[in-house]
Amino acid sequence: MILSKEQVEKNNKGNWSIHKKKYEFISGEIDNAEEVLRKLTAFQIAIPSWALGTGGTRFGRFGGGGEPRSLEEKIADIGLLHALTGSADAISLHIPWDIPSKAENIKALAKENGLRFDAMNSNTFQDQPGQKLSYKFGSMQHVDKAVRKQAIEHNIQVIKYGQELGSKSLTVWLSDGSSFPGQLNFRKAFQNTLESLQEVYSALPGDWKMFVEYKAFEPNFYSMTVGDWGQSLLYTSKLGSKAYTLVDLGHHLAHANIEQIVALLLMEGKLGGFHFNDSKYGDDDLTVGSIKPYQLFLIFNELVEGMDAKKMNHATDLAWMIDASHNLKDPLEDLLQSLEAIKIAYAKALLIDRKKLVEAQNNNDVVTAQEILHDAFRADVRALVAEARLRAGATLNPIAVYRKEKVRDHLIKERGSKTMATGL
Ligand code: RM4
Ligand code: MN
Ligand code: MN
Repeated sequence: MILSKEQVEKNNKGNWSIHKKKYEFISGEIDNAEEVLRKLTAFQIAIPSWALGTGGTRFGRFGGGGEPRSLEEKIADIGLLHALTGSADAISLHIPWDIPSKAENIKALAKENGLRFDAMNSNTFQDQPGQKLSYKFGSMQHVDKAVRKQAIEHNIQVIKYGQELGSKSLTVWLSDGSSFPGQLNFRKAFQNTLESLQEVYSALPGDWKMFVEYKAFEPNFYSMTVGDWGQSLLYTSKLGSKAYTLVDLGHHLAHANIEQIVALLLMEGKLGGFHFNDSKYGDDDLTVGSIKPYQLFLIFNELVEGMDAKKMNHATDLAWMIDASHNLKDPLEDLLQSLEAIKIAYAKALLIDRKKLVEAQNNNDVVTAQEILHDAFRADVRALVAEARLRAGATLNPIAVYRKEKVRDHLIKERGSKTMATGL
């Protein structure tokens, strides 16, 4: 389904007078409204091709109907999200879940929808039908060289697909590790993994980046071979200047100070990108900002501070992606909520009075420092985010429009009620 310009305008007209009042209030309260709007508009978040179907848990999956049946339909769904929000101009593909068999057609379709291709994701955490060797005991860490070679070749193939589409990065997430003490020699597992990553790295085109994503646990529950940011940073430092660490918010042990991790990775020039989601317990893949919005704000505070310190472009120097997929909601509504939560946290971080914060820090004035953060966090920036959408030609109220235009019903009519998207 395509959302027409007329539909967008008609809906915006109905909401405009209320929005105007709210926007005038907030823009009168702050002195950099135009700059904030510019940054908000430029900030785009990639949508992964595996988040468009209803997610499952290991106990089951309850499909929702109208799920995309092909890569083409996934692109259409993301085009819709982008038309509603003006904030999701890219798609991140997972191979082999979404092989672009006719690259030229896929590229043209993405372009029609205003989309570009973000990072390519490889998959050596599942066995595929017809695959020669199994990843049951790991891929790049494997004791058998032939398995490692298969994993390396897969990643090189993923780079090739990406090149055809104009992607510029590869994300490697490894489920490698062990579930019982004694199962692995940690040092050898690390060495094997490093050597495998080095081979992939040497196949990386000159203008590409490689992201090494870490995860503390699951599917292995005793050790993970890329288990935390320290291990990822070891790999990426040894690999070279095109390798970066990727932070997925759900991949830490409980209570980890993610904002501090972000600050230090940025300082080292080794933060590559982000997978946004939220969690209460583990890798829950819940809607961004649904559980810990203050943590998300504190992370954005460090991102903005750290990127400004290095004169980085907020929108383009790091890779931003949502990596969430849940089993209860309409996936498109879930993504709309996530996009909104990211923009809100970013907007709030842009409001922080940095000069006063530095002053308070230098005076050891703990209360003032905290109050400065609270001032920004407690501000209602929703009208700023909506105004940025309006100026980008998108909708003032994405979820309301999505419902009013009965998008899901249209998709069910078009695709059927029993479709199932590829993914987890
Ligand atoms: C992993 C990790 C990867 C994602 C897969 C589907 O937990 O977050 O980024 O590609 O899930
Ligand atoms: Mn991830
Ligand atoms: Mn994950």
